[in-house]
Amino acid sequence: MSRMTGTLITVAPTGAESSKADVPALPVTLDELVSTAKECEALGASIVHVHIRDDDARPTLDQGRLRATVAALRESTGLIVQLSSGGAVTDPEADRLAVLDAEPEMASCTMGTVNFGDGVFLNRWEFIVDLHTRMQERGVVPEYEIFDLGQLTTLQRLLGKYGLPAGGHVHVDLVMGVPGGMPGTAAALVACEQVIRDLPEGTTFSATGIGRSTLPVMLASLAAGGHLRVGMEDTLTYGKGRPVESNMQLVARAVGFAQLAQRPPLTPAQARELLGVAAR
Ligand code: KMH
Ligand code: ZN
Repeated sequence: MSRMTGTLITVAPTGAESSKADVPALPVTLDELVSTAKECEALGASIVHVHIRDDDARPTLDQGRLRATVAALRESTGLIVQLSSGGAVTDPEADRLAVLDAEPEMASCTMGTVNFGDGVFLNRWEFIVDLHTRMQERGVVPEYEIFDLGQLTTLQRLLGKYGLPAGGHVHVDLVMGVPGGMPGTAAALVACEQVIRDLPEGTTFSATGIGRSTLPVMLASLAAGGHLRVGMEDTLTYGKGRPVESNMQLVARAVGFAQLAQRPPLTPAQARELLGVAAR
């Protein structure tokens, strides 16, 4: 298995769930996002998973802003720009599909509906098929988001019926510890890894643990040959009683663990090669 390479580190700096009022360190403007992305790249991140905000710092899928964000991140960083097609739980399907019109290199693609705290993150089968096939047509490389074990089986069904994604490589991200999804534990990660073995040869995975599950998930993923996603979308507390100061703090910790595991961070160029994303 070719998974024991260096470590792909994704930073998810903003998300759609936290408010700037509650979390002042959250990057919400384009300037804040770009400077965060640059600093995280310098530390060892190779992908940025992007949710954007409007002038009132509320989540938006505004097409003009998405395009400007992709352009600014490409101009200022070498990171792979991955737009969220998940948005916020309130976003309509049409707006989520239209994210692809902003021409990102990668986009997220969630493999099923999941309770999401008090909300429902709706991902019907027909919507999943639409997203997957549009990404194939446009050459956008998906990151398949997995919130529960059975969603890996949905991915297997999707690939069996509709074929491999753009670039030919399958990469999944285990989003663990969402209230309503699978727990953020080593046992759950290992269970997922067993199912990932049934996906196409060479499939890679990263993992992130929401809230306090960030550390067990990070350590388990490194041990199991997986990659890492960290950031303020998922984690707002660094340690007991210590709010996260910045996304850089989380990326630096992930880089430290990856180096300890003797799986140093992949550069963006190496990440592109691994994931089948076109070189710049
Ligand atoms: N904000 C969540 C409802 C994704 O980016 O694709 C969905 C999410 C997944 O964050
Ligand atoms: Zn997201």
